[in-house]
Amino acid sequence: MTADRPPLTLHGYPVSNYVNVVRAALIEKGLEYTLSVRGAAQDEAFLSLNPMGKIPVLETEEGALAETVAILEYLDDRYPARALRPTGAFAAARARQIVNLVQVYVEVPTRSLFPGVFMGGENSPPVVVAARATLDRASAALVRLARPAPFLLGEHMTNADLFAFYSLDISDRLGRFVWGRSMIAECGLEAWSAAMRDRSSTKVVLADFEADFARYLNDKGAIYRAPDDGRLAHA
Ligand SMILES: N[C@@H](CCC(=O)N[C@@H](CS)C(=O)NCC(=O)O)C(=O)O
Repeated sequence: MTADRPPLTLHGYPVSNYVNVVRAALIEKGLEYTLSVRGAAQDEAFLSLNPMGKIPVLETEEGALAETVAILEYLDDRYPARALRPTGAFAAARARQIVNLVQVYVEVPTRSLFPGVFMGGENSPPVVVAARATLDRASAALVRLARPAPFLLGEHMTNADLFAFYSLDISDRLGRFVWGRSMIAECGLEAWSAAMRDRSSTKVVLADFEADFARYLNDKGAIYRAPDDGRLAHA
């Protein structure tokens, strides 16, 4: 580390919901960081940072870390002043339960439809049906589990809020386009989502997302249009 360079470098680009979770956590924690804007890659240099070649990667004074949840936990352990995990074993486990639920049953099925919606490819009907079934089960689970007060684990915003917000945001955009259905509304999370959207960290992260997302969709020749523009839902 040099005197003028912060010890934390986040590799990734602002279209990635995973990168955005980590970036929002860095901002919420008041940590200085450098954003190294780049995509995923399979070259030796990048694989030496993340053996999966995916983004985000966080370079720290101690080495490079990948996998969003591992990065979030490291940041909280290493920089505990502004904790983003709830205190108490049960609340911490409940936060992790929400993160896992959202990652496996919201993010992953949503991502399975990225090729046909955001990337100029196609989604086969069985893939669309399977994604919808998992999303329906996840939204029913979130209705039971997530009772924001005002945040998912109560008074304080936590990593569960950040992870859920950036995953549900992209799932909601995709779901409104594909099925004309809002994941956020179906989970009863509109007020929570609006409160999250109003945070200064979110404003920074989403401003970069919106600009890059428009460029990304254009480059990919994607069929996706923001649902408010009057286009009908596509299956
Ligand atoms: N499990 C990883 C997922 C990260 C991920 O899928 N990142 C995407 C960008 S949003 C990526 O790198 N995709 C390129 C690839 O899969 O090669 C995490 O939690 O960080």
